[in-house]
Amino acid sequence: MAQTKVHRKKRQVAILIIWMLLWEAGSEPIQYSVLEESESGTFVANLTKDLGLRKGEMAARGAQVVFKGNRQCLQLDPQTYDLLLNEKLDREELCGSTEPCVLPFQVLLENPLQFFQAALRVRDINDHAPEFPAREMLLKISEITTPGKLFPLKMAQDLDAGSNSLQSYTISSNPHFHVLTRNRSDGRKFPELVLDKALDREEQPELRLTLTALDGGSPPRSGTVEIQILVLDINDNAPEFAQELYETQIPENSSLGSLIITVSARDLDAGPFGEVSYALFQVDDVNQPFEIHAITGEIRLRKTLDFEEFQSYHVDIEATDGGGLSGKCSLVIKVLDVNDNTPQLTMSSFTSAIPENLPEIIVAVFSVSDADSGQNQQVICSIDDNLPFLLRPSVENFYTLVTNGALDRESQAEYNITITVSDLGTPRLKTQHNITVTVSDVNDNAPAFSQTTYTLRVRENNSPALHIGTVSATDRDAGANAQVTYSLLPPRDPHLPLASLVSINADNGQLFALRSLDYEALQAFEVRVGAADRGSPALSSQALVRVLVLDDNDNAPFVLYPLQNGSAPCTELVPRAAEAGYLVTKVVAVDGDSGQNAWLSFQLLKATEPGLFGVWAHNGEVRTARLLSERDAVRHRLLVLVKDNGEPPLSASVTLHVLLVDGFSQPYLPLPDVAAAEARADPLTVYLVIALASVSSLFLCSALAFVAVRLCRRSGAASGGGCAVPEGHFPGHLVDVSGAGTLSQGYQYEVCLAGGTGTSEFKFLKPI
Ligand SMILES: *[C@@H]1O[C@H](CO)[C@@H](O)[C@H](O)[C@H]1NC(C)=O
Ligand SMILES: *[C@@H]1O[C@H](CO)[C@@H](O)[C@H](O)[C@H]1NC(C)=O
Ligand SMILES: *[C@@H]1O[C@H](CO)[C@@H](O)[C@H](O)[C@H]1NC(C)=O
Ligand SMILES: *[C@@H]1O[C@H](CO)[C@@H](O)[C@H](O)[C@H]1NC(C)=O
Ligand SMILES: *[C@@H]1O[C@H](CO)[C@@H](O)[C@H](O)[C@H]1NC(C)=O
Ligand SMILES: CC(=O)N[C@H]1CO[C@H](CO)[C@@H](O)[C@@H]1O
Repeated sequence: MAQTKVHRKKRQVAILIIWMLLWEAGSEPIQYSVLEESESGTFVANLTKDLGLRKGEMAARGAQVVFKGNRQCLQLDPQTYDLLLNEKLDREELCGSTEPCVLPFQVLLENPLQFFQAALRVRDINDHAPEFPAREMLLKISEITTPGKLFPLKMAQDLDAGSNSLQSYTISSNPHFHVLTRNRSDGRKFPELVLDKALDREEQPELRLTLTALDGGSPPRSGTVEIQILVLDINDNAPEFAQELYETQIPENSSLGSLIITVSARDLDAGPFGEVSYALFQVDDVNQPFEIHAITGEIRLRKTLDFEEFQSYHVDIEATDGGGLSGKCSLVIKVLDVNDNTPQLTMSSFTSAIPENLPEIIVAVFSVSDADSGQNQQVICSIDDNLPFLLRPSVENFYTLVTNGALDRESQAEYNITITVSDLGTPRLKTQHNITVTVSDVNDNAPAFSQTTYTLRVRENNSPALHIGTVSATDRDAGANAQVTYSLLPPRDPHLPLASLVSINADNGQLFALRSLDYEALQAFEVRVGAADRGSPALSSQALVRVLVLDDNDNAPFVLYPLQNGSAPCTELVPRAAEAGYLVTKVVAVDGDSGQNAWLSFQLLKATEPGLFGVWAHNGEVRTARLLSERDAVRHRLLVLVKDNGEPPLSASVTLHVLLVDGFSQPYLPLPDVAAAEARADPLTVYLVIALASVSSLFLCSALAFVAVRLCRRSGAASGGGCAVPEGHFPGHLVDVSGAGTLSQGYQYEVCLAGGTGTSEFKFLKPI
């Protein structure tokens, strides 16, 4: 096109030279164009041809290219004088955003001086990409922003011009935004973000988008920027509890300050809008025992609980955020029963004194209760097993305490009963109620003597009214039922003169002997005593008192042989031929006493010729001590002492007359009198007679005694009574002389009391 223009102008050149000289640059400029960034030396135009000059004329006329200023963009080829680029041109540098970019210049010719106006248009190439001013953009958008709202963004810059300049913006795909490309008044394009869908900070607090700016080059160039969008919070969320209804259980004995439950509410908002504080909203009771921590939501116990008062609590809790929005929840607290109440026992009726010997009596009626519930409320009631009482459940928590059979006051008069009421809770609580039941007396026990038989011993010859012993009876009953009075009962033997023998003190059971007793007359007797209480009816019992009279040595020994009252004075005859140890005679004596008091011993007190005769101490035998001789006197007189063993001892003496004879052929000379014979120097014949009489009387005595013993045994066996013996009227008893007595076995006597009256009375005495 430039070429055709040049050719068209070439024809006019000659015509217009002078005109051109006159107006210098007034002619239409010739325009050339070149792409920017072309290499230096790039051919631009054939000026010779364009200006219509002859060949070589350019060189001849010293052609020059003149630019305004000192910048020399073009040069003339020294040989051909073609117009060449002097340097690489940057359109953006030369013209900026001005389009088209035209650089005017003149071509100067001399001889004649000639100016040609020309212009160089630097044409754009897409050598610049759009560029954003920063690498990143920050955008804060409140979440409350409604869709459709526009957000203008900083635009990108593309130094190129024309279609190579920035054409449009795009944004990375996202659900919330799209981008618009808008024209500015100066024609530049800027991006505008459009909100399509509302933002939610709680869902996505931040978005990152990539904005791309595209130019119109071919190929297009682009520039990107990161857009960070912060979603600004508004208090669009109320606190919300994790549960609408909390339920929990707490034992009633929980200590103050113990944690019951922790509630928590969530607020999705951020910052103060998301800060939740808790408070109790509404409670059933003003004095409700809970408190809540405003920040942590911990609900703690403020006052003690009592299941028996309230079993459950309903509490409303409010959570409020910094913006004033609130949410609520409910809390139901069930109070659990703890076994904290001991069972109670209420006594309805109680009889403290119950009579003995009665079957089943109601002692007490009582009721039990426990303030707890469930197992803690169930109670069991018990008393000690070993008591004669029973617990009977009655209607509805009532119990009766009854006696288990008849009671005996005498074995136990008082019962301490502990009624234990315990519940079935854990731990078990129990209460104890102590009652004392006394058993009242009934006269069911007779007085009892300490012994069934009392044996009292009284020494004979006692003073009258002597206390001889005491009987005692006790009564296990109480009071008047136990007061004992004593009495003498009529004796079994009607002949016993009891009233004159003993008396008894009715109050204390002391027995007294009324008169002096004689062992030899009455050795023992039995008395029945009675004891009666004052009950109604009275009960009584009896005991036997056996009184033994003890012997005193009040009887001296009595010599049976030889008789001493002189009616038949006897003289023993001893032959002169008798050997030593010849039995002359035997002194026989008895003692009315008994025992030691009747043990007799014999002793030769005095003899005419000492040493001729000896007396055996134990049996009273008188024997010769040596052979007799002619020189021995004919008559001898021996004095023998008989002594008992009593304390003090009593004694009797007996005189023996012994006549020594040469043989039994001498006539018997009866002695007129012992004293006379003694006085008369004892003639031999008298001794003989005495000896004969003595032997014959000894024989007679023996025979008599034998017959008497026989008779006595036979009649005793036949009648059971005593036997009559002509001799022995001493007040005596059976004389047992078998051991240390006075009679040898050859001369055993049994002397019985005349009359059988006392025999049966004294049978029991046999062992003594
Ligand atoms: C912006 O300018 C271009 C041409 O320069 C035109 O095609 C387009 O319609 C214009 N857009 C607006 C929104 O005015
Ligand atoms: C509450 O009672 C239970 C059962 O009686 C017992 O184990 C627990 O220690 C008690 N708690 C307190 C705090 O006293
Ligand atoms: C009953 O208790 C009382 C008072 O504690 C006591 O004096 C008495 O001895 C007790 N009786 C019995 C039978 O345990
Ligand atoms: C009841 O008696 C028992 C023993 O008998 C005793 O341990 C307890 O303390 C008494 N209780 C009362 C309340 O007196
Ligand atoms: C001698 O005593 C006996 C027995 O005591 C008696 O029987 C007798 O009569 C008495 N004789 C004289 C003379 O006293
Ligand atoms: C280099 C070049 O082509 N030069 C030409 C310029 O125009 C004149 C006349 O039209 C020609 O003679 C040259 O050859």
